[in-house]
Amino acid sequence: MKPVQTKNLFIAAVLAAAAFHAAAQNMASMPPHHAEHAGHAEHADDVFGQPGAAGKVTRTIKVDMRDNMRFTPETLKVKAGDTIRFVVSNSGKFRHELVFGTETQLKAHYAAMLKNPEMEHADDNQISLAPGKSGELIWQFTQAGTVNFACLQPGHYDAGMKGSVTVVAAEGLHKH
Ligand SMILES: [Cu+2]
Repeated sequence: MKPVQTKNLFIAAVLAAAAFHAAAQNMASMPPHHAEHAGHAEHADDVFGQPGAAGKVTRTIKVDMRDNMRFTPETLKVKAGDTIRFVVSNSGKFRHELVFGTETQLKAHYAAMLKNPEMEHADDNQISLAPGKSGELIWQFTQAGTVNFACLQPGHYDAGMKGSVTVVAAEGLHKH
């Protein structure tokens, strides 16, 4: 019996070593994996706001998009909590769009669109307009900070078709 027991112990030791090795490899691969997910778009939705309700609109802002790859205006200022009705027009001869997001999200989205220009992407945080068209996008800014917007049509973002909204803290609203 003794040789068998020794062999079993040896196998057990090999299995334990293999399990430890596998666990160590998993641990080693975890930090970068987690870091990648922490910055992923899905977890940052509330940073740049949320779709607004038509009944809660506090201001209307007109934004024009042109083939010079610029938004007019390209810098905006709102208060945290504001629900803005954006009346967006495309005065150019190309399709343009206005997409809200963090800079990280916009860059990732733009890279995805470059790889697949026909990609359908109709979301609440954007409006895409054919030449000569206009439309509305109601958006609520929930947190103080900077919210970015951009046109993600291929080439447009690179050409500088981007802008930003400075969202100031709403504290001033409570002082009368
Ligand atoms: Cu554009």
